[in-house]
Amino acid sequence: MPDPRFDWRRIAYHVLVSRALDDVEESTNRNRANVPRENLVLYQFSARGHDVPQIILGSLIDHPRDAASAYYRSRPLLLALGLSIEDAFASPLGRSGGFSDGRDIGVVCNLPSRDGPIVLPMSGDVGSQYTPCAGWAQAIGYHRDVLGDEQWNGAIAVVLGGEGSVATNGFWSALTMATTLSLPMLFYIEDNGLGISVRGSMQTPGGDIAENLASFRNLLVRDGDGTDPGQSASLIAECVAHVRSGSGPALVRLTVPRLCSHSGPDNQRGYRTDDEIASDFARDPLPRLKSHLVPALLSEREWAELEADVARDIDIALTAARARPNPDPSIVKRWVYADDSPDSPEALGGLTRAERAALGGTEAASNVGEMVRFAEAVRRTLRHELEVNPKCLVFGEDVGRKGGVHLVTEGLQKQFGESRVFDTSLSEEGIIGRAVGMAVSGLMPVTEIQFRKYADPATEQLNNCGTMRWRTANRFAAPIVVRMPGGFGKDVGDPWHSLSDEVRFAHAYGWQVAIPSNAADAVGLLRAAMRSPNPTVFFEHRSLLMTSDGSSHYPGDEYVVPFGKAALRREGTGLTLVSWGALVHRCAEAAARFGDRVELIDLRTIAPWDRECVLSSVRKTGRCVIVHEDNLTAGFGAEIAATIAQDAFWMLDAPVERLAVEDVPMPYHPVLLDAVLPSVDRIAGRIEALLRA
Ligand SMILES: Cc1ncc(C[n+]2csc(CCOP(=O)(O)OP(=O)(O)O)c2C)c(N)n1
Repeated sequence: MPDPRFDWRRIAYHVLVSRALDDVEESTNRNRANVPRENLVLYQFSARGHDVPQIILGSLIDHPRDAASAYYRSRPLLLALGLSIEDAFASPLGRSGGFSDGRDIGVVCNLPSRDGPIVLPMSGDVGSQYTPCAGWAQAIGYHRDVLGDEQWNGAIAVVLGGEGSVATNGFWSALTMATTLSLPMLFYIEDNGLGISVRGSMQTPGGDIAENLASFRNLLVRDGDGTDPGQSASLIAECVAHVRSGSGPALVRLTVPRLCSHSGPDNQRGYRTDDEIASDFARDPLPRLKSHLVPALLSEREWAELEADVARDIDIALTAARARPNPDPSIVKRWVYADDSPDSPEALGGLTRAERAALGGTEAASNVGEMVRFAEAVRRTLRHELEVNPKCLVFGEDVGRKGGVHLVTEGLQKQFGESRVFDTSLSEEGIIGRAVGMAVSGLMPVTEIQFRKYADPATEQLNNCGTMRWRTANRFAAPIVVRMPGGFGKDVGDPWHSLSDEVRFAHAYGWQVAIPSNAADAVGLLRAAMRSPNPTVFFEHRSLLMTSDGSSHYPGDEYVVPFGKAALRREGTGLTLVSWGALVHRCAEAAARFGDRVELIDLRTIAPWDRECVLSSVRKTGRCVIVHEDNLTAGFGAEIAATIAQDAFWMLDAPVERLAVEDVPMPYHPVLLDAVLPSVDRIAGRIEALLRA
């Protein structure tokens, strides 16, 4: 007898819907001939064979604060969670509306909700779904225990992945988080034995991740046949109950057949024989579902009625989806960044507009504050924001007990406790992915990456964080702050701790990039970042953290510096010097040698950057030198020079010049370091030559 805890009729309905969608899409994908262009599915993926156990799982994700994190073969789960058939079909067609408004592949979905379970925005990168899910799982405890919000009691986070994904960094990073922190997280592994064409035994020895994880501490592991509805239901229910009860994470692996090619363009040639395909079709879970339910629960006639219902609903939805207009090209640039105007819709994620407004802030600095070092300024800002904003958390490697390797977070854990200021496992992908999941849940995570170079393992999560708002047409956003020390140190450099390639982040979509040159700007920009609807990379230059160069008057606990507003450090008439970060100080020293002839602009942020300030200065002086620490080739100076060439060309009296590190990694010995870094003398020499030109 089918397990009475499940609504089997509803499960069967969604399985039939999922199958019907796969059927229609397979016959209308661009690899098929004779399909009218307006009916084309441009990039098609089926879930046939994965559908039955996924929908069983979906029926148990029913707590209003549950979240699932999934991948391109997870649409059946979304149907179970409330995705409309019309949206499900309109999105592969690329039609307007739906979960991405034509911006993303149709099965790379998401499902927002303010009062029901959600599906976090999927990404195309296999394995990237894991760490944001762990972030949501950790956020459940934060909302419940720190913020005292009982609505989060009993919520869980569920991540879906194929057996190929168990070889990824994201899987292991999330598994470490879930098991060390005992998070309410379920790993649901659907093992179809193929990662496109690669066998499961290449992803984990022997091809069975459940067997290999059997002795993993603090993890309930279950393994079963995903084509058997009864067994699937009982294993999934056991795991969900375990996680929901607060007993820690669980992993369930279910074997399923992939009853389709990997995706539309794949013809399976070379890696799957006809016999293998036939034997997989013999394991189709749909007929097994039917015989599980008919006649035990439904009669043949009722099953036929169900099929008729599905056929009717599909017909109505497909007609409506096809009738939707194509997406509007005039809005394709919308939603890279937030539109913060009061009547613009708010995405799910980060503080609400009202919460941010309530925090306030002022652009007026209090100039009577005592002198503080850069590191102290950042610490005070974090401390104040932790005090006034209970949704703010600070974490990263060593930031808790030790107070960070740069001691910027010293004392914060003692003051605010381990839930709000904490050490993480050594996984930058884990730090950023976790922050993303937390942000989507409504928190304001401030992460520390120990040195810029060590953000490399988090590249995928950083990029996906930056594009989230755009990809989901403003349904979701993950405004997080990533503090990142880097740049040359005092008399020392090296390729690992001294990287200053900020242009990478200016080039990444959706990110704000701040590079303050002094303590007061650090306070203002960090606070602005922590009250912003956009994610921010916040560079802390190593040579400024504890030096007089980086020190300034403390500008007050409310001080905010808006992004995209440069500071005029020195006025002059004959040449504009543009810089940011630590080199601003070398530029200031060089400029001082020329009296009132040199104007010095400290950009403070490079995404966005203050074009107007630079252009109006250059229109006045007719000459410009840009000085930065990043590589000369394709450094941010190239962007500024191109802008000046385009918008102020006729006002120039000399070519725009750039002085930067000439395309070598930062060296270790001070003699080598001096040889590559723009020095005061070299900057002055360039100014002098240009003034003579
Ligand atoms: C990081 C990354 N590398 C490679 C790919 C290309 N790719 C797409 S699907 C896939 C196989 C995934 O297999 P599995 O996780 O088992 O899922 P399945 O497709 O079998 O459901 C690969 C290699 C990708 N999308 N992302």
